[in-house]
Amino acid sequence: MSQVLQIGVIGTGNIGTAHARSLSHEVSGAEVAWLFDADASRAADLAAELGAQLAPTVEDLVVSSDAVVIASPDAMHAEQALLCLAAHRPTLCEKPLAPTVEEATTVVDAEVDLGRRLISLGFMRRFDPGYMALKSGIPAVGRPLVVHNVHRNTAAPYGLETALTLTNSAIHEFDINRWLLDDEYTSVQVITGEPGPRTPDGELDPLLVVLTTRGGALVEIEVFMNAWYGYEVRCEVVASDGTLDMGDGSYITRRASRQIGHDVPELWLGRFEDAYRRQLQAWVDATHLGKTSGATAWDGLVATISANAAVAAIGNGAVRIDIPDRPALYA
Ligand code: ISE
Repeated sequence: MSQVLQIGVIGTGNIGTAHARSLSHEVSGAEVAWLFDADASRAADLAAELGAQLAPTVEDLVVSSDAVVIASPDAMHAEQALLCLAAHRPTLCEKPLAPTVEEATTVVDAEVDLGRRLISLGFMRRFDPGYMALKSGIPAVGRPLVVHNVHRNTAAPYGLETALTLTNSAIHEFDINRWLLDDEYTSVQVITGEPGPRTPDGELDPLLVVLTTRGGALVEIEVFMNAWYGYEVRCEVVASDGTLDMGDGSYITRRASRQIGHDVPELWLGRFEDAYRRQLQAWVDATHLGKTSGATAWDGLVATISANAAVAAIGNGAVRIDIPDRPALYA
């Protein structure tokens, strides 16, 4: 492996472009060598900007690169992660590992067969200073009883499809709450209300998700994909001896012109910029040491199992979440 990792980035949409630019300008120990996108002219523009080369196919990109970032549409993640595993390439795969449990399972099975962890999952909130402070602060407030989460998008990034609200967006909460609590879910309910004014006919938005955990905590998530006023993510832990409130965690308050306030970002790239950069640096550093960083393929599978249980719970009361035994590779 080169001193400076030669990275291949699959997918040059919003997040792939952000990762490629961050790797080029903000992260040490790596450079973007190869790019691939189904839209070749979009990839060519970014390649010219960053001095990278265009790979003719995903397969070419994988074998030519020291390590790979998967930032393609969700439905392609599993197939491309399998290619990376077959070529033994360290990989940072954007969330979700896959939209379906079946596909996510094939990746975990392939990694277990390989006997070596190569996939890091892009649950970047684990690198967000706000969430990190919440996690490290929990012991001081006792046993967590309830976690309240708010996840609002200005407008649904994929139009609006209710299942994607859970498998693409709330998947962050399915991951971050089990990480915060160091616990596993046992059941999920999804409560629907009046659609918002910008909710397309036949879709459900906002949703309230309520999870129970093995340790007895309750996790509540409001997901509102067309909140319109801006992008906002909040989290509060209610514990036996106190509470911890991350608030939005990303702004300073401005007092001016007889007003107190702050700007609200339009997109998650604004809110989680720092987390994305820290995630990439941690992944590059770990790759140099032959390790993974942050969430694993196993964490990706558990989040996808939880999100799909939530999809099944819509209109059906509480649904059990059955997490299989964790393979020794992920101990
Ligand atoms: C997007 O992919 C993200 O990762 C954002 O954090 C989330 O808020 C958004 O809904 C997703 O589509």
